Formats: sequence, structure tokens, C-alpha cells
Amino acid sequence: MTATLRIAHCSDIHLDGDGYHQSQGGDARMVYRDAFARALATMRGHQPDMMLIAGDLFDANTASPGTIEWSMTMLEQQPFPIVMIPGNHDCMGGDAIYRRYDFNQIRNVDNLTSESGEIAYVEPLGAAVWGKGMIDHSPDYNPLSGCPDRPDGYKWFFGMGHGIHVPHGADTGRSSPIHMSDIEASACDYLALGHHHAALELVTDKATAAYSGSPTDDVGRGSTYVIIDLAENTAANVTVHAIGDTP
Ligand SMILES: [Mn+2]
Repeated sequence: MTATLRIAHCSDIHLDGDGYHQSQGGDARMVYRDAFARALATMRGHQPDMMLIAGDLFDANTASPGTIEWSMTMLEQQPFPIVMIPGNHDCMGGDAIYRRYDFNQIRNVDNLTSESGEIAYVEPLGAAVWGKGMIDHSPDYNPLSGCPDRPDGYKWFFGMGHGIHVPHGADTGRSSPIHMSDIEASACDYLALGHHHAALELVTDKATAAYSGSPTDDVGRGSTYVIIDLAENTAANVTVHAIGDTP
């Protein structure tokens, strides 16, 4: 276990996406790969102890085998444990990438694909990370429902979810709602969220969560990721960073 912990959190990379960059010409596949490689290098610069990827690593379950294999190699090359969940674009429904390619075979990766939720235990850090594998992006799917209490003996406890933020007092008929009340009810030291491509910090006296934004899109504050610093008996400290060169 460690007295302090630094986490890098990103989401919504959308590898093999084609919509956003089509107008700029060139091979969109390489644009996204290059942007993710640059994001990883930038995040490595913070020397995090662990990385969380909160969904939509891929733009679609039809991503090319070349890009899927490239991504697995990239993840394996990172010098820290990585915990990830599927998003709506790379969900567990149908011919899911994560049913054809076992990311849990990567030595430093835990992919949380269970529909009912599961916990990855990162023993050297004394950390536990909970998340679910989305099958169906629908209004009935609640990404944070069933989040358990902190496992006994684990100093750090994180949750991950991929869906739309619903503030207090608001309602939505949209898919995969993440209600602020669910965030505040969780036992997690930090909730790593994905789906919104603009970064958004959600910090109250009851909980600390954030949408990291996307490191391959430039809405909001640019191409972003989040660094979270944790220390004993203090709330997690969340900082949104933008990558220098917007792809
Ligand atoms: Mn999404």
C-alpha cells in the first residue's frame, strides 16, 4: 500500500473513429492512433501509479483488427496497471470487441466486462476498482447501480461509469443516466466517468468524480485527461489537463 496515490484518468478515445476528422483529410485511423499515443505519453509524464479508461476506447465494435491489436500493444507498454470498462461505442452487446479479444490477457490490464459489475484488485497499490460492462446503452441502464462498499483491507477504492450526467433535481429520458445522487451515495474515493467529451469536475462534500473529457476530441477545454492525487484523510484532488497540440 502507498501513503499517496496518483491516478491518470481518460475516456472516449474513439479509436478508428471517422466522423470528427473526415473534414481534415488524411487517414482518420492514424489520426486517432497518433492522438492516443500522444495522450499516453503526456499522461506518463505525470508518473501515475495507475490509469483508468472509462469507456469508448474504440469508436465502434467494428474497429479493425489492426487497430485493436495496436491498442493492446500500446496498453501493455505502459509502466502502470490499467483498469478499463466498455462504453456505449464499444459495449458488450452483439459482436463485441471485448468478447473477441481478451484484454485481461494483457499483463497490466483489468477490463471490467461483467454485466452485473466486478472489482479489479490492484494489490501492490492496495487499490480496488469497480465497474460494469455495458451491454445496452438505454434509459434503463444505470452505470453506477450496484456499486458495492469498499472492500475490506483496501486503502483506495474507485468506481468507473460511462453515461450521461444528471444533476440534482434534473431528470432525463436519455440512455445510461449517471445521477448525482448515485455519485454521492458511492463509497468510492473517486469516480472516473466517461461519455461527455468535455471535461467536467463533480466535487461535493460527499463525493469526488469527474468526466475526463476526450484526449482525441477538442470540445470544452481541449483534448483533455484528468490527474487525481490522493492522500490519507483528504478528499481526492482533481486536475483537468489539456494536451498541448489538439489533433
Ligand atoms: Mn460514450
